[in-house]
Amino acid sequence: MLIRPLNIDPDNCFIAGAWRAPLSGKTLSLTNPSDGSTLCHIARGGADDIDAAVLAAEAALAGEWGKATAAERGRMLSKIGRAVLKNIDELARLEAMDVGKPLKQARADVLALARYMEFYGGAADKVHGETIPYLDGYTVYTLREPHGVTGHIIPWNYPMQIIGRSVGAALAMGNACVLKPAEEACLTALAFAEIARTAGLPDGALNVVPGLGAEAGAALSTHKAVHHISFTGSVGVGKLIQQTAGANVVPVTLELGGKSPQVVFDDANVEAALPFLVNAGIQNAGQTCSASSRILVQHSVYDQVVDAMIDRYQSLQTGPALSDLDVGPLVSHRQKEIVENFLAKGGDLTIAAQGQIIGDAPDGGAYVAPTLFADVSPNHILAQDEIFGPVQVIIPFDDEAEAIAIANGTDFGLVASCWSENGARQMRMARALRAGQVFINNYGAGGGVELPFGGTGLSGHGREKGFEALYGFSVLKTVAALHH
Ligand code: TXE
Repeated sequence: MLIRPLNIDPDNCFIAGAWRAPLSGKTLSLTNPSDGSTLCHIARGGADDIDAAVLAAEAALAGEWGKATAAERGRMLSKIGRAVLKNIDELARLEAMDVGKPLKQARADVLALARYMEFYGGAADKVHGETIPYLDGYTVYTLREPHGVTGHIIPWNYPMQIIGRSVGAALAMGNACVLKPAEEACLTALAFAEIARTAGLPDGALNVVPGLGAEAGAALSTHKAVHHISFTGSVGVGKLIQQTAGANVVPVTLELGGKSPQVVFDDANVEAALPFLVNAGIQNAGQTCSASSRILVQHSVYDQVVDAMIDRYQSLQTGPALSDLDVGPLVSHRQKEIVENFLAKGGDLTIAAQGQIIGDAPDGGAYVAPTLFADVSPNHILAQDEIFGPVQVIIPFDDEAEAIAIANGTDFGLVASCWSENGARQMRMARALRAGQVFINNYGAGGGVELPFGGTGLSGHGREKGFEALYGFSVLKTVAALHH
């Protein structure tokens, strides 16, 4: 079955530049989360298909792709970026249907993917080594070389953005990639591979094997010929991947989500903060690693912020992805169940406000109404665990010291923001907040591809995005030449 006009064969793997049925012949069905219907069948790739993909990647490294200069790789990525943009309507529609995200959010993801290709296309030939002054008679310099075959295991929440930041950077540095997209949403990964092939990416430089985590994912993360693993997903699987990759002494980049706070002080421009407070919690139905699920508010502006957030929540509309409302369905009924179980654990809390699921939302859709809790204790499970749904808690605080203690009081450390007009406080908070990214008087900085991104604590380690990612996707070699 071919999905037109993107020419993808979703029940196949994409290996060595061609569509290949999974060797087991097995498929999985892909569900449209907006109505529960079956979108199509996808390949249930297994260890044999991962082997074939790794061999194809090795062949690409030994061939045209491995021989390409940095400038040639960069030009290729830039060309792929332009091809992505030409397909923006089809890609956005596919992502919206597959993930359940409102169409305008899916469009933003396509733009981000194209921008990653543009950025890493431009950066590919700008990664330099250094010369190091050393003993008389020596010339010492460093080279940045590709790892070789890189494995990319990605989730379903932002397939295109995550492909852009990890596959884009890996290709820029001259690696060849094997991508295992999530079983819940993999169509744009396949479409991207086809777009890249059509743009001229040599066969084998990017291979895509859809399938289950325990099968294709595990086979990729334990493969002895894979030299770097980039994983975005749950903490549990991240820990497992760190262990299994560790057995092969393979470096991993882990991006595992968070419980990211926005801290609103009484000297903040509250009006400016308000749109960010809610949007950062409900974007992609809260299924965002950097979602802001905790809002910390100083007592003297507490009622003002809570009232304004309640107003916004009451106007939120949830419905099918293609209706393009504020919030779409969750990606699956499994994810809906996870979120509903958390909501049940909030039974002792008072719901401050809920958004609405529109009347004609199909019964089979995985809808959860956005839910806001106020006056939540920082240690409550809803203020500690990643929920990954459209749920936010508001926590009051007295002073800066308490705000820092609460903000840093989870096991995660991905993103934090500080809202304050006091410059000294901004600088203190930027230092004190335990997070890979701190935003002052904004949240997310528009998601710029230039900005290094990653976590600390249970949010993971390693950095993707920006120039920094290019270092992660390369190996530093020191050359010391003695020339008497
Ligand atoms: O994640 P998984 P799930 C969090 C979020 C969510 C929870 C569960 O809290 O509620 O995780 O989501 C592959 N070896 N995040 O179950 O299972 C899997 O096939 C190798 C946060 O979807 O971690 C998919 O491709 N790979 C997060 C990818 O891992 C395995 C985004 C992610 O799936 C594997 C997603 C295995 N044994 C969920 N098991 C974020 N950081 O944004 C699974 N996979």
